[in-house]
Amino acid sequence: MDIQGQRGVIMRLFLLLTALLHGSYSISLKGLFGEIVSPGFPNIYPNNVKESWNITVPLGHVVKLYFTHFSVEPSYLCEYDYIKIFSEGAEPATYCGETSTDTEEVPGDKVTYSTGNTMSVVFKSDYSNEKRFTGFRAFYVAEDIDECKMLNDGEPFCDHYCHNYIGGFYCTCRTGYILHENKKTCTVHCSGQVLTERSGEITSPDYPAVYPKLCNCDYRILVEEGFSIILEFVESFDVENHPQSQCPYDVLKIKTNKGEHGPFCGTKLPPRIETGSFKVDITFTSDISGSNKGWKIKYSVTAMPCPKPVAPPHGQISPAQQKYIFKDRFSISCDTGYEMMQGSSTLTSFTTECRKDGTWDKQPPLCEIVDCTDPDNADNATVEYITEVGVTTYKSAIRYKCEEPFYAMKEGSNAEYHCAASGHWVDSKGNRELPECEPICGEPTGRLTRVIGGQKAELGEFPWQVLVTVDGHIGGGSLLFDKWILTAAHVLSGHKDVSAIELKMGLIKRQSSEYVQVLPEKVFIHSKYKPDSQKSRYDNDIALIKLKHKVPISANVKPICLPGNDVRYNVESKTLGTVSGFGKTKQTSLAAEYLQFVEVEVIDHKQCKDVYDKLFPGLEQVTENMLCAGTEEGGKDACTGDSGGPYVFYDEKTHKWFIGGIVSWGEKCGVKDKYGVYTKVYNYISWIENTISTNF
Ligand code: 4AZ
Repeated sequence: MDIQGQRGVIMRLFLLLTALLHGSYSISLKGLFGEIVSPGFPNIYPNNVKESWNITVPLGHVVKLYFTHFSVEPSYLCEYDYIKIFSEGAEPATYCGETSTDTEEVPGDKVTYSTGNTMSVVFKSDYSNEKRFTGFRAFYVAEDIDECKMLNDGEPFCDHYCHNYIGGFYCTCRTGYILHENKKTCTVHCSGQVLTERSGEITSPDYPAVYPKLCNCDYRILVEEGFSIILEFVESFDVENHPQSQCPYDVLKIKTNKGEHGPFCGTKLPPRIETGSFKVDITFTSDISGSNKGWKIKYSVTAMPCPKPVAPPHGQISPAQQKYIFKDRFSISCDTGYEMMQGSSTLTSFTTECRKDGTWDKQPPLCEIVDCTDPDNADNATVEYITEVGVTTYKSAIRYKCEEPFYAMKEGSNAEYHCAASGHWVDSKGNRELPECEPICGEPTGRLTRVIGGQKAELGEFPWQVLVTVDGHIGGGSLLFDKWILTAAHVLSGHKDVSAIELKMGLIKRQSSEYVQVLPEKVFIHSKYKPDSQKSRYDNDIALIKLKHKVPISANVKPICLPGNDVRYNVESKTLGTVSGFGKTKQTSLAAEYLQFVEVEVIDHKQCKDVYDKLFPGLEQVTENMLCAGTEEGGKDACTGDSGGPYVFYDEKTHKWFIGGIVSWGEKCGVKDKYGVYTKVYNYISWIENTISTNF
């Protein structure tokens, strides 16, 4: 015996001694079988003993205990002497009495089994024995447990197949299943499945049969970008549920890049899900218990919808659809008077397309009210707002007002404009042309006094009078509108070069230093003016000078009116008119110091023609383009230096002065029966109008 063995024996003897002194001891028994007997057996057992045996058999076995001899003092409920059997905390049996007396508590041929692989047997005797009792003899054996026939918490040990062997059992699963690492549950492999078709079905494993336990399934539906997956739960839905808690056992979850759906459990079919995603992950987990039938999902795809567009204020979307999917387009148009703005730039049109990822390829623009901005300035006009002052947006209205008192709106010109949807100010006819403010013509400042004989004019009395100087020679002219001067062609002595021409207005003193200088830009001499003609050197003696700038109209500078085609402007003989100029006041004198005027009447054309035909036979004829004016008695006439100047008539109808003639020629000045000859303006209205309009 080795030292270890010696120590073990000593130790056991020590324990036995201690137990005997106290009347109790305990014995451990291991192995597949054994025998236990009461102290002193087969002799009577002593009083006051307590002995216990702890039997342990290998795992996977139970202890089977049976008695072959039994003689223990009987008592009510075995309160004196007894044998008690314990197993796994339970107390399956208490015995006392004698086999021959056949009481309830005697084990007889009863067999006691342990619950687990251990059993404790306790024998106790009290202080006395009425009779001689010889105790007991019992045997124990390890007996195999058939787990396959047993239930564990009401459930079989194995999910599918159970195989018992001595000392244990093992489980196997039906084909297609795998044994979970707990070695009992049959589960399935259901992870990593990817479905790429545009439609299909997914079910819980074994559907419609009960789904396996401890599943950890995941499925992915992955279709082309641009499609949106729709999930529909069909037939039946049965996933283990809990009335209070949200899917604590088994759970179905659906996840997309747009969010999560679920968890789903219970027996109610979940609603149809339009995922809005081309990728869907479905996970399904089950716990270790339950028998539910699972679920079935049918999936399909629709093209990915783009967010429903919202029309900007004052804009419309077309086409308007309930849903816009991949490749669908929409356009935005703005209400009339609104323009499309993207940031600070204006768009003429806007169309956007739904991309495959369900987003629009462009940001929608805004519709902003059209702004015509500040209206352009019209010459000699001011602007007045009809609608809100300073507001220049769509439908705003303005009115141009010609500067008073010298300008008036040209006939046919519109004063009122509104901001059109085009972003321009337009008149009632939709025209963009600015209104024209014309100088008021033929209105002298103060009354044009009617006096007989040459008279000095007042300032403003002949505001249209122009003093023309060409190469040191003086002549006259008349202002038409505010950019043209009408004169006689011969005054310009064929000068087309404007640098030789000096023009002064607004003066009555010829040499005054205060005047309005107007600058000539271009000369237009009538094309039929033939100064070399022997027959009639003064036929078509008419010219226009275009000014460089508009003349500012004032009290002393105003235009004469140009007659229209109405016959009333074709002045008859005896009509009184006024001629004005800085020319000689007498045949012999020099040019006048002050502007002079004289009232002369139109002379019968034939009478005048006869005079000059006699005077210059075959030469210097008075043509139909001329009119003669003077008086029977003579003395009142235009003279050298007045040429080109105006001979004006007062029109009773319009109360304005009109130009009727241009001082042209005559035999001397103021001689009786020799009349002043004038270019007949009435014959040149079209020429004047055309020249002006084509040289604007
Ligand atoms: C001239 O030499 C002139 N009495 C103008 C008018 C008349 C005569 C001559 C008419 O400019």
